[in-house]
Amino acid sequence: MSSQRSSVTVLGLGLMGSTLARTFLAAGHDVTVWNRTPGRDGALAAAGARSATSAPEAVTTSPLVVVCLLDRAAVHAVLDTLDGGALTGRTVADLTTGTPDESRAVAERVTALGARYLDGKILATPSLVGTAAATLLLSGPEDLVAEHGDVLGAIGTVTSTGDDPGLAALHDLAMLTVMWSVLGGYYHAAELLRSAGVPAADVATTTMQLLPAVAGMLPGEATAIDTASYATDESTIEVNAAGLHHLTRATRELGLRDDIPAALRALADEQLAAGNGGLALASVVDLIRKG
Ligand code: FVH
Repeated sequence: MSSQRSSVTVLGLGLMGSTLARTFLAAGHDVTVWNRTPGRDGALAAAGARSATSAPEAVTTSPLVVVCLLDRAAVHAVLDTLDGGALTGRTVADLTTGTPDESRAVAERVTALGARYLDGKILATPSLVGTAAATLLLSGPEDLVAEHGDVLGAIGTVTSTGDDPGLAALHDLAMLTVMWSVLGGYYHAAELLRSAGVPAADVATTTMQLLPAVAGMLPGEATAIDTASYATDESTIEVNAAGLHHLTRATRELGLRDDIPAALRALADEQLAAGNGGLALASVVDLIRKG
């Protein structure tokens, strides 16, 4: 339970929004909830949340308004209903996923409506919210992070990404890239091995054994990128490109799609064609950077 009891409003009671409201209630806060489609607040009201019938009514009860909607179009649709001064003097923490520029646009709009703004991104699925595995990235003024960090910290460990309201989204998307790449690699591996009758559960076990070794490679990769030194005595572009070709050829021979490994193979091939076959695989960042 958090040290001080506060009032917090949650706009949006989807899978994540309702989890957030439950988490704030469990932390001992007074929680007001609103959702566009009525009827999603039953369990929360039974657990002690106050149900509001409109977004303007919901925001008037709390200094902190947490927004968690499908996308930024939904956020703007709700902000359209809040232009009568309802947000004046409050803090809006929008935890909706989106791009950095979308976050900056919401920040501008919220500020114009008289409120202060925090952009938040939850690095967790609903079942992990409130556990040690959850991180909440927050961008916005330091004093505002400090003011609301205690309440928002019920979601997960708060990590401040700085003043620029777009930075939490950028960090979020960066980590989603890693997550989706790992999951994508696992899905590909599962389909390769399914062709030999290996259940996905066994592939998961082997993958989990491999991941710590991959994680251990990251500091070395980081040094290569940060210093732009791509000399290697471990594994060259040439070797990796050959491996990626073996992988995609074997994939097609099994009648499967090769989209996931083909993306990295294309970058390795481009480095090879540019005469950079002797460099480390990390040198593909130069191609990513070119855009
Ligand atoms: N669920 C997850 O694992 C991820 C984890 C990381 C962060 N995301 C982001 O959280 C946002 C909400 O995700 P969600 O899982 O709660 O999504 P849904 O269950 O689909 O609920 C969507 C809510 O948005 C409301 N909504 C949609 N359009 C509008 C609109 N035009 N005006 C007002 N509200 C709108 C919807 O309301 P309703 O359909 O029930 O009326 C839900 O409350 C999202 O950005 C994730 O990327 C979750």
